[in-house]
Amino acid sequence: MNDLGRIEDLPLDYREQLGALNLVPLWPSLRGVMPAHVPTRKTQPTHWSYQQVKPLLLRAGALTPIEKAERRVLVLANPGHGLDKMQASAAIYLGMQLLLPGEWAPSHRHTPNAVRMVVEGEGAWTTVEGHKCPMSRGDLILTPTGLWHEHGHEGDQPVIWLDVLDLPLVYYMEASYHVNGDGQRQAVNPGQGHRQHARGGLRPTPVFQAADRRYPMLRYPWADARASLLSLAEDDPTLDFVQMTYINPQTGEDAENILGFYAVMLRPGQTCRLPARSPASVFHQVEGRSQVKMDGGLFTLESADTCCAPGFTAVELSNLSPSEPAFLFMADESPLHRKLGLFEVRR
Ligand code: GTQ
Repeated sequence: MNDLGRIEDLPLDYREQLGALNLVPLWPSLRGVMPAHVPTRKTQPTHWSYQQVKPLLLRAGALTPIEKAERRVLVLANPGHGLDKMQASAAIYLGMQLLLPGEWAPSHRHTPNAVRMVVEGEGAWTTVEGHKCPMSRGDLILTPTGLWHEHGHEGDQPVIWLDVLDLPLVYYMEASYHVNGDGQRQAVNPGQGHRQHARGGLRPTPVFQAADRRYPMLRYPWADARASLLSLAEDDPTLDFVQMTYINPQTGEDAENILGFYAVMLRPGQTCRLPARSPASVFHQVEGRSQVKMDGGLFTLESADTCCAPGFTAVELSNLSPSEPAFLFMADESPLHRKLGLFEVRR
């Protein structure tokens, strides 16, 4: 590969003339934006310990009333992007949100897609377009782009959940904005998507109703995800990676458009090597303890810990228990990469 000319090689008056006309010579910067073979990634392997986050989040509960915060969140920011950018990766935003008993985070909608992975506490709910979703540990609740959502809490202990949004991408596209509701609680409709789509291979078939809703399932109970993983692992003892994708049961596509969501089970004592793939990914420990190893990072995930891996990076996952399965929730940028034709696996 030949070296390209540097900016310093150009006479100052020429550079000034270009700048004054909003012109830039490509060749000094070409390798920067298109490096050889492997992209430059700002995303650094980063680990967030729940034991360290939780007391600071609870302190935010004492410092800032919900009315002054709207959403009381500590953002899990990747230092490689700069903390102020509030990014875990190029497309992924992560935040730990706290709701105290009796609090209410009023209805709004926004262009970024979000999901909530419930970490701790009982009695909270998210209402999405009139569908009230109870929140229990490990439940995944979708608040896709443009849908009205509010959070409330009728329990007696703090509730904490992990927010995963595609905010960095939507912001980069200059398409991120929100709309506040009318300050009233949403009217709640009957019916729950996870009951309508309760068994794999069968979907409801409306005849007299209008077209299906774009998002027929908004809550994915952890009990169902866990049972599916156990059933898959038991049915195929040779399967080397026990993973389920959260899908839209009406279409079979990923549950949301931009980020992908997965439940993973590591068998007792199991180590899995995931190949380097183009999207960045996030790992959140739901049950058990795991070790996550990659170039530039070696993390022990205790229960409710979260870490991220840049794209184009192989990741090794190990269950640290020799006797119990470990369960993880994963998020990645795969749907985005696939839609853009950028998805790659490096072997
Ligand atoms: O709960 O609606 O972490 O709008 C960031 C933006 C949570 C939410 C976040 C949001 C929300």
